[in-house]
Amino acid sequence: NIFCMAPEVREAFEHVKEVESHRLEGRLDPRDIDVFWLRFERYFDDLYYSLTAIYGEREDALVCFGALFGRMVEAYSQRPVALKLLDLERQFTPQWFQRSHMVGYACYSDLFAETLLGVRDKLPYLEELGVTYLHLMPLQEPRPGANDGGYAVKDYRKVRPDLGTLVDLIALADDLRGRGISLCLDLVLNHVAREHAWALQAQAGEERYLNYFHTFPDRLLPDEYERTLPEIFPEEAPGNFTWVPGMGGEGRWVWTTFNTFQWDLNYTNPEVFLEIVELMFFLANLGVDVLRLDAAPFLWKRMGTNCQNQPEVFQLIQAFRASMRIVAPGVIFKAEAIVPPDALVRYLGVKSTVGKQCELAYNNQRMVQLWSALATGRTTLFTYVMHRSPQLLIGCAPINYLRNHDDIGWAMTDEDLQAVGETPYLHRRFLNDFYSGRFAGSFARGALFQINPHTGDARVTGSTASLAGLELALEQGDDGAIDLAIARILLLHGLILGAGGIPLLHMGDELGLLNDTSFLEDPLRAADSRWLNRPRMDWDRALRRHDRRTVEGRIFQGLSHQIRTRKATTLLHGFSLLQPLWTGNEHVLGYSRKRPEGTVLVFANFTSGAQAIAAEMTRWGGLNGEVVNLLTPGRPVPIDQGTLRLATYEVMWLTSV
Ligand code: OTU
Repeated sequence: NIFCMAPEVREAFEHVKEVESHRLEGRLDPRDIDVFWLRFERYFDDLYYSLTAIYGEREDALVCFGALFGRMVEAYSQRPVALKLLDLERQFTPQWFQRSHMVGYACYSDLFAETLLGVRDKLPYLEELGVTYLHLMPLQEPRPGANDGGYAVKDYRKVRPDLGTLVDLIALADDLRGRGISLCLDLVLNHVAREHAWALQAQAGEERYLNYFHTFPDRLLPDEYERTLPEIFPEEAPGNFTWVPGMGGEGRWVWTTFNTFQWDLNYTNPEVFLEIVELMFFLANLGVDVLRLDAAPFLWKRMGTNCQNQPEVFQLIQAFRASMRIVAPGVIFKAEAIVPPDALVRYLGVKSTVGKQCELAYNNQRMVQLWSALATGRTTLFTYVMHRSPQLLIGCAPINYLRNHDDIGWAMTDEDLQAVGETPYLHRRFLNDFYSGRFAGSFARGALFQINPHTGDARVTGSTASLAGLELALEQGDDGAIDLAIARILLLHGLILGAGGIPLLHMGDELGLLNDTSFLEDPLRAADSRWLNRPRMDWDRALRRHDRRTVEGRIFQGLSHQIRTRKATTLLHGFSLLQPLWTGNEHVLGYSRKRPEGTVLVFANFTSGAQAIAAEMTRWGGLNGEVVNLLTPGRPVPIDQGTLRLATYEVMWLTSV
């Protein structure tokens, strides 16, 4: 009895062990069986509590549990030896994903290198940049026609034929592992394409598969739910339900949060849980290191709510995670939950559930605040929300990013905006106007996404470079404006690379790729302006990356320098407390990150002019003795007569020697 369990849980554990032991005998060697039971015992209560909370009342609860056990044994016995070794290694180094050498890169395989084999050929390019974490956008077989950038999956066990085969994917995963690059893949677990086998069988009226989805014979319940449900894609897919004629007789309304062709799964049905956990095992055994749980907040529906972040979502994640810890403990979860900070931290675990939820989550908050501060030149709101945001717990990390394949939604609460003297509506309106280039004097070239006529809300799309002013500057042929745009790009990157967690670059940002408007000519994509920031890799421009006289060279080399600097310090490694600072100058952001071996103090000037703060700020930020800027080694920090000076859009990573 090495692990504490409440008596009734221990009893359940002993019972399972007694009745299920035979399933392992003869299939695995005795040492592997021991390891299995050890992990099973360790994670048993996580499984027990979560599954009984969700499915405990059902008559078939025990049958379901038995089925889960069977799938775990099956997957464990098929786990390749190399991956079992990795599992062991990562159990020794539980903070493996928080090392400061971790630098992420997200891309579409086809847009980056045509095929999975092509991606393998381009790995030296990623290594040159210092990438150690590669997120390949959905690559499983999608439905034909519009497929939401691959997020409408028809077959989770097949690779998109134009990208290659499952064999290619395994080879790529092996290759990445050999180079020390972790592979992240999406698991689209909130919905499937309406062409997925489960959905087809439901459409054919098969009872078993009807229960895989939320369907309704009339508008009674859908209307009731709609009262409190937001719309995710109000322009192309208004509402949350889709009428499917002929389904189960006359026809039925199906729950479709996103597009009409993406059918939400019904997790009140334990068979759905079992299907998805099996897919997790499948991906894990291919050699995937990180599973991105797409649209995690939406997994559970509850009348009278917005049907996001419901308590059962966290029970489900806990059960998924415990199952994975038993079968493939080297694999971690990344929550894709674009939700307010108080809700977000729950995906990483809060005090009583730390270590039971995801290890990683997108830090949407930082992304939004970076763009907001860049447009206004002011950092008060950023500092205020940093102060208000809950601290993360040991064992989990944010993914810090500037842009991804989605839009930027201005997720800021009215309360926070009012607290710093902003009018919520006007501030969001300003950001939309600014980044869509409508605001007089704006340097940005983006587009609006999903304008909601009822609420007036809208989000923004565009590439980092275009939003930061490079597109306009190049068009005007204005060298001064080009310099400023590059300085903004490096400032923003300096604030995701000069932070804890995992910085995640979006393909093309390392070269300053601009908006790609070619989607407008493709009828399947034209209505979705998120394609603006899903450009094809420009390998001709990449050739200029070593030439510092070119825009590409200046950005690539600037980023490479930040990346190398990050990797060379242990101060950005692992877990630490983040302490925001009021710098006394509203244009200069400040925060520190303390570790036992020292402190990194970051200052960032969000304006195109020089700025000054009191040199004393370095002491308040926790630095003593001589101060150095890790980004400009060998050069003295510009402190003069009690004042620290920051150049145009400068970011400093200070520490003491
Ligand atoms: C995700 O995004 C994906 O990133 C999108 O590319 C998909 O279209 C979508 O899921 C459906 O699969 O609303 O605007 O809180 O914000 O799941 C993008 C999470 C989205 C949601 C997120 C969703």
